[in-house]
Amino acid sequence: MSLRLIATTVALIGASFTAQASECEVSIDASDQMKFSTDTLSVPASCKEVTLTLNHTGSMPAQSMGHNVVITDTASVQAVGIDGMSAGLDNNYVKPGDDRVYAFTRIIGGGESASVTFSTEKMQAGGDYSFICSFPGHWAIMKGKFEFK
Ligand SMILES: [Cu+2]
Repeated sequence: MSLRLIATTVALIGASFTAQASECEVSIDASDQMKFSTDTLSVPASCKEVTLTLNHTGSMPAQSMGHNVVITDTASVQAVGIDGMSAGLDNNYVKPGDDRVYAFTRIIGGGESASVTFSTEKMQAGGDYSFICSFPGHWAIMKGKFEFK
C-alpha cells in the first residue's frame, strides 16, 4: 500500500465524520495512461459550493501528459474541447471566459494535485453535465458524467 493510498484512506475515514461539507468535495485521479480513475463524479444538488481535486498519479510532465478537469454541459463537451485546444497550455486548454464552463482545474503533470472550489449557482439539479480533461486529444477519452442531483 503506497503512502498516498494510506493518506487518502485516512482522509476518507476522517471525512465520514464531518457530514455535510464533505459531500460537496469530490476527487479524481488521472494517470500516464490517459485515464481518469472514475467515469462519474457526484455531488448533491444541495451543495452551493463544490470542491474538486485532481491528483495526477503518473510521472510524465504537463507538456506531454498534462491533465485537468473541466466541468461543462454534456452537449458542449466537443466544442469546449476543441476551443480549449486553441487556448493553449498557458490558459490550461480552456478558452478564457468560456461561459459553457462551470469550473476547471489547472493543467498538472505527474505527481501534482490541483483543486478548485466553485459555485453551483448556474447549475440545475438533475442537469446533464460532464467532466473532461481538455488537454489536446484527451477529451474524447478522458470524460465522464458530473452528477448534480
Ligand atoms: Cu488529460
